Amino acid sequence: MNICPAELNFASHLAALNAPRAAKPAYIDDTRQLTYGELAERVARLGGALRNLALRREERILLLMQDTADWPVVFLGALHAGVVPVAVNTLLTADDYAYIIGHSRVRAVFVSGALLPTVQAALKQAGADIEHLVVSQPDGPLPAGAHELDTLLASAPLAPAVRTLSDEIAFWLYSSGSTGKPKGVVHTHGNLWHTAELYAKPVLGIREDDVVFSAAKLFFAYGLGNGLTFPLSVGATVVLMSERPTPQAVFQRLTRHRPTVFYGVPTLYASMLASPELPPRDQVGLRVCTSAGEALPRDIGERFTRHFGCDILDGIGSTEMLHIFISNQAGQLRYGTTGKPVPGYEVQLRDESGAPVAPGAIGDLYIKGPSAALMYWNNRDKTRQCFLGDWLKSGDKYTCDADGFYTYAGRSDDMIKVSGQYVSPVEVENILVQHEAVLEAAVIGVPDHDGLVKTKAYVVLRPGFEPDANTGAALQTYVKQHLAPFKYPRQINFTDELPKTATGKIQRFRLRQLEEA
Ligand code: 3SK
Repeated sequence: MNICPAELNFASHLAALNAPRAAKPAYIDDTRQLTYGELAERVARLGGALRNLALRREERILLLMQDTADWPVVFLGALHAGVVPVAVNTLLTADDYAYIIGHSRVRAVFVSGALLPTVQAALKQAGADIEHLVVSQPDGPLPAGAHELDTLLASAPLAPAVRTLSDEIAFWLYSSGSTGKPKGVVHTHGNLWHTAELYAKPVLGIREDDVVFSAAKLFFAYGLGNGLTFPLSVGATVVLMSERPTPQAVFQRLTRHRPTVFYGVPTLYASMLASPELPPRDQVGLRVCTSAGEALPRDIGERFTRHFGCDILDGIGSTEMLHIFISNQAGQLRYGTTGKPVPGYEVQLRDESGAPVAPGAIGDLYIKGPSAALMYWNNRDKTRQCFLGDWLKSGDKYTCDADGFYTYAGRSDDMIKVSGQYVSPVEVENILVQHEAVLEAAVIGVPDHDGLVKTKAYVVLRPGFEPDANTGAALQTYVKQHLAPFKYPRQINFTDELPKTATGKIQRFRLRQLEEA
């Protein structure tokens, strides 16, 4: 096995690796192509631009951009310069960004034109001392003092890469928890390298002649590996799409660019299979697909393979571990399970006292591996609860069968994963109870007809409000107005009371039991 070099700048590592294929397309987005040579040049110019803006090594920039070829330029350009990109979800609210900007103390913001109004609202709210606003593909006039990314790059010198250690902080992602604010997950240059060496090359078998397409966006840990770390580690070509990954949008890319590797999430696979526009097998060029974010129901995997003649390798990863650490593999795939530990990672199932569970029993999932994040930034308590020496507690419950296959058995906390994104029930409940009609609310995840989890709110109304479809729709709209829209409850159930402990704490598990009955 390769050993991670002690001195590693992941951006220069990729540039050196891909220098021999300068004319080959690295990225194909909705409007442009970028060859490996052009990518290397823009990355070095971004480094020069950061210097011109007086951004120094280890300082942070916010990367709030849609999936275009500008995204890898900014991410890798920052790494090249030793500046730390804080890559964030493009689907959040101005409130969320105001918190993240304050918490991460970024000195500059790189934003897509389409997201500029939300970022401006966030900056106003945060009252943050942001020195530079850089806009990728603006769709109108720029605010005073802002720079356009292309213009900035055109006038920037080619900067030499900064020499960094593999253990040095490279970038952050944000991850949400059941309570409290999102946590800044701090990753190193070496962590990127490890995910490519341990998962992408041996499990996915990714290679130079692959064309890859990820429905999961680059700001997710899953998408970052899929659409940047892995393909660029072997000189493959990446198709990027900025729009929402609807089945139609995905089919267009699958048939136009004929990617050989496709990375999706279970809800998307289910809606692709249900779509009347599902292309026939001979119109796509798939070699292998992956799924993560939530457990892939067996039936969906089997139907997909029957239709396309291509396996979906279901796996589980985490933002904290950066990518997938348990996965199905070609030749030993068992749909309905998450597969086996990826070689290089160790996995344990423990009971509440920390002892290993009996064979076949449900236990809390712990992982040990070289791509673990360093910490949650400025959050000692949450860091201590998750990062336990060499081991990391994932927050998921699993069983392991006699053949060593792991099967998902739910979350250890009340977090709900919808289409691969965490939703905190507490956060949604806190918004619902601010509505004039709501006395109390509890939110849980319930499986739909495909076995995929959707959010459901149990609501106790105040006197004078009708438990009908209009009130339900008004509550859904209210949540969408106050939180990232993907967090709204897909179903509302009106009830007279909620199950509670003697001390008045809502018992969400009793509502889940009710749903299962
Ligand atoms: O959700 C997952 O399973 C996942 C996979 C890869 C990277 C990150 C995550 C959260």
